[in-house]
Amino acid sequence: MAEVTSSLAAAALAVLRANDRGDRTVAAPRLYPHQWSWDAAFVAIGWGSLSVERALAELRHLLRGQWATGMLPHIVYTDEPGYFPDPARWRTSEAVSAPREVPTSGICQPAIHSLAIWLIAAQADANGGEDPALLETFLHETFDDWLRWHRWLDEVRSTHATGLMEIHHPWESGMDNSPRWDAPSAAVLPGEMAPYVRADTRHVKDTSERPGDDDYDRYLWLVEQLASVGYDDDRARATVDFRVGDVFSTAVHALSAGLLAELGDRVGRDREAAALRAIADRARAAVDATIDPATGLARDYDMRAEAWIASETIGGFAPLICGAAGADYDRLVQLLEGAGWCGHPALAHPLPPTTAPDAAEFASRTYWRGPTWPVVTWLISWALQHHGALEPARRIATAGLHQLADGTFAEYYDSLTGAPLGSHDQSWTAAAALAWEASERRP
Ligand code: 9WN
Repeated sequence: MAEVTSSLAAAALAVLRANDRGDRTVAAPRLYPHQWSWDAAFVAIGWGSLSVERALAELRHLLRGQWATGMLPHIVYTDEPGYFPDPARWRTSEAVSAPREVPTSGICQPAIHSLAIWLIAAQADANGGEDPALLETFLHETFDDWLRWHRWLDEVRSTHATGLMEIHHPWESGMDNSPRWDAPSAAVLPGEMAPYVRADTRHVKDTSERPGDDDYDRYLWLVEQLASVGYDDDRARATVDFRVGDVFSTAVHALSAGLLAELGDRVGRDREAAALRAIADRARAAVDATIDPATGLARDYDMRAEAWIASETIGGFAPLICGAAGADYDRLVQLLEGAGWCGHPALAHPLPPTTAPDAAEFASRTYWRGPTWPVVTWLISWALQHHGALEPARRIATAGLHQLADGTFAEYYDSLTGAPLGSHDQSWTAAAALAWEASERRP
């Protein structure tokens, strides 16, 4: 274990330890008592700053849920109660591609995992000792699994003419009730389905912080539609009411596929590394092509309506994640730091909220419709730094750490008042704090 130097890092580590179940970390103690896919990647980054071995265990556990298709499911269930929908509602045990040894959901989440491995590799190299060998073993044992994941995203989920990665459920974006999905969600018309009781509103008392009941009806209806075709992607495309090209997930896939190629170089997988670079290039080009010349923001695409989705949300900054041509990148950085976003005078902290404060849909307390999500802030600050925008990256990281100083490690924060919202002691928020603290320690 590396040494923990600040009180914030010590508090963040205490959150991860409390949520640790040995080989996996629950996303949050009460609200999310299972392992979520993109949470696990961020959590692995957090663990990585302390223990490379523990970080790799997190990712290995997630791989236990991988489907025969290559898909990494968005939830690998534990036997802890208290979350809905449960595996029975997903009916994934009936799906031919689902794993038999562990219950999972039937949809995916953004492919952030190879970024996690890449960062853990850098940490292993910096640590020396046994860590580089642990990392090499991990890569030899699991490289093909991560490759299959990106190949599935490329070959099965990126078949539309836009080249964008297609999602069949707002939960696949990880930004569940973002205004990005308002227009395509209006075409989701729930039919007959078994009754259900939400579990989330038992844990979060102020329901205005969560998606609405009408959102949940649509979420459950989409599960019903996907389950009815056994989560078969060809049949899902013909059946499901929600088919959207998700620009942010495409950018994450592009970034991660490129970083996995670098890891492939490291273990002599040259041919696969070249294939991953081609995947990353295709996804990055698809992201670039969504940029609205009028606003400079990237856009999602409604594949059922065959229409661009205009929204002023964090999704518009997708090219900052995967990189973009210099002029587009610079324009986006300026937008991000400008008065419409981080520089907006009403914000509690100069951090990007999930929806632009002046947008009609902005709601400062409501989940993905306006609050600040520290884990997304961390990803943006890391990507800015990675792509050379060092000063903006530093400013956002500093403000991001400042926001977390209240020690609640909330799931998200009211962007106007700074109040912590949703679940407290959220694992990926603690991981973001640890990742920022670790980068501050580096020379
Ligand atoms: C549905 C676990 C997950 C995150 C998502 C976030 C939220 C779940 C929910 O929690 O989604 O997947 O029940 O609301 O939107 O990004 O991975 O933290």
